[in-house]
Amino acid sequence: MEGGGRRRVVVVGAGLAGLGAAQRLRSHGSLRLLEATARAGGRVCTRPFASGLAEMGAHWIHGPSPGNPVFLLATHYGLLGPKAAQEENQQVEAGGHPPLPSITYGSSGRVLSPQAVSEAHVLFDTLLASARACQGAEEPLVPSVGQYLRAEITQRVPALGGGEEDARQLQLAVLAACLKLECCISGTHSMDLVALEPFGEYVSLPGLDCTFPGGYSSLPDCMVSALPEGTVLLNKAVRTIRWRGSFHEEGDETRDFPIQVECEDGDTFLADHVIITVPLGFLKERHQDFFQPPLPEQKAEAIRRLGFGTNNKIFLEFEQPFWEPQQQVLEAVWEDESPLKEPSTDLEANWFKKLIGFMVLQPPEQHGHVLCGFIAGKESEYMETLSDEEVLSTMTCVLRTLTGNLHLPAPRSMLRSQWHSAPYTRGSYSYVAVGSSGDDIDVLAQPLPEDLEDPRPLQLLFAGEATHRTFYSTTHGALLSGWREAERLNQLFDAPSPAPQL
Ligand code: 6YU
Repeated sequence: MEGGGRRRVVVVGAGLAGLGAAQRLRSHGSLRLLEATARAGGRVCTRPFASGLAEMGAHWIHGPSPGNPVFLLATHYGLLGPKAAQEENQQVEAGGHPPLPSITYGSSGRVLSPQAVSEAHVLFDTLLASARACQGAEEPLVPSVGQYLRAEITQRVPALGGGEEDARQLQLAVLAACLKLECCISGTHSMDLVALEPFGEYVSLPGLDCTFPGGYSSLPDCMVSALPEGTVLLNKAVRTIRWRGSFHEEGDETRDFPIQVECEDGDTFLADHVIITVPLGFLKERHQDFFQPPLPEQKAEAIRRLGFGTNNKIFLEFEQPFWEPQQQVLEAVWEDESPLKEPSTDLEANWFKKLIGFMVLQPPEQHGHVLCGFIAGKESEYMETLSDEEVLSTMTCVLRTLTGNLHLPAPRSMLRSQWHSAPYTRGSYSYVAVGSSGDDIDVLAQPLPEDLEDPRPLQLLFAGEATHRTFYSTTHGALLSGWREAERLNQLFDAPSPAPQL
């Protein structure tokens, strides 16, 4: 075997997984990081909007504390504000849901009773915690988180009849809104698609979620700058990865490479190892022709079984705020809805009802008066097909309905993400779907050929958020997965060469 010094490594994808891998690889002969789009960062993407910045993808460091590598790296580069550095913030156990001052609007145009809303939230959080506790159950009663929650809600919110029926309907409507929020968090169309038994495997780190004052993209920007110039090649979409082959540079028959990476522009790169960090959404659509020969059936099955859904954001800029200065979240509740009723499938008529409400971007001196709405699932994918004008006018109608103010001025401008239409992403992030398990995540992460006794081991290595068993769907999961695969190669390079066979 060749020593590490002459190995050629190609990394596909310049998100946090790919950049993390490039950052950690030691003693490689040459390293190229090929990125399909015109920028590094992938699902970390900050854009200018209004008088500030808009995060089109990742927004928070979930659980900024010493166990979070994104937090550590961002601190190392000096990218976080003073609050994030406070030790007491790093110890808060927020369970992924930092409590923010909020107001809840109902579809009848009134502000809903904070007490009734809070009671329903507390019930939902209790049920969610008990869903997580189903982890390890030999035979969960139902396959999905959604079915589990509905069964519990049926029992705990019984039909009462008479005057109390209005209070019950309000509680059900708020629970329906909680389910939509959970769809955004899990990046899925419906919690009926999310597997119950592995749900508790996802780990929330301690720490009060924080943001990047200069934008999340400042992190990948720093990571790119720290790599040798020319390592990252932008606008270099990979079309096919031919592996288990025997390829030679033109005019040099002495050096034999097992892999040829062919790009859409016709360029080719020969390599000993390729770290693939493309999103699971891309793999789902393209894995059959992306790899030649195709991936082994077990890996292809894991790609098919694991879930990858859509969560989008809609940013609205207003001339003047219609909310109070202390309010940070405006929650939307459609008062006739219930988790116990079938949701509407008429996307054209009802897509906007999947919106969970809005977060106020803070501070207004930096951002202007900007709301950020979240919407998941098929309704979110439908929203992507509409024009900017259609989305803006629908959002104006929604806000007029919720506030009961038919003269509420329309937003001055609008910006939304479209992750499902993005050809090199095809959605937002992964979840463990009904029919799959954490084992599928591990199968997806397995390198090929895995056997180190193979004459040419570790040709294909797999990183990316969907390959991290406990931190999938996050930036820290992505970064750790890149480091993991770099370390795997480092160990191979450092290992003594096997004695020549006599
Ligand atoms: C987080 C958060 N967050 C909101 C939204 C989104 C995501 N996440 P990348 O895609 O980055 O890189 C791959 C690259 O490959 C890319 O550049 C491609 O162009 C390229 N590529 C593809 N094909 C190629 C080809 N053929 N050739 C060459 N290149 C190619 N995470 O920590 N905090 O607030 C959010 C959020 C709208 C879309 C998020 C958040 C997810 C992260 O953004 C994401 O995981 C990583 O950036 C992925 O990095 P990567 O390198 O793997 O891929 C119980 C339980 C519940 C579980 N969920 C709970 C957690 C909730 C997650 N939170 C989400 C919330 C928001 C708002």
